[in-house]
Amino acid sequence: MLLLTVATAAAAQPTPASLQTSAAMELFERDWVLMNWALKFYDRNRDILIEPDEAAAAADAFRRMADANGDGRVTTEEYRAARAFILARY
Ligand SMILES: [Ca+2]
Ligand SMILES: [Ca+2]
Repeated sequence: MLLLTVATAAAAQPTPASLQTSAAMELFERDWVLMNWALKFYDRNRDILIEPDEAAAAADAFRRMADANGDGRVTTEEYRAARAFILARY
């Protein structure tokens, strides 16, 4: 699962901001559940688009939500659980 690898890599090690942002954009572009959630809570200018800065904030929030054991990484299992939680709740 490519997007998870990208998200995990971004969480695991410090990367340039631009790389983190593109990884964040990719996370939402590839998963409509996360995209809808991000649009609902992080589309600050209400243009129904997730721009890089909005994606970065949303990805940060998602990572904090998904990382159940607080080790700074989002595993496949944690990702699935967080996605299911978002799908059920929002
Ligand atoms: Ca926007
Ligand atoms: Ca974790």
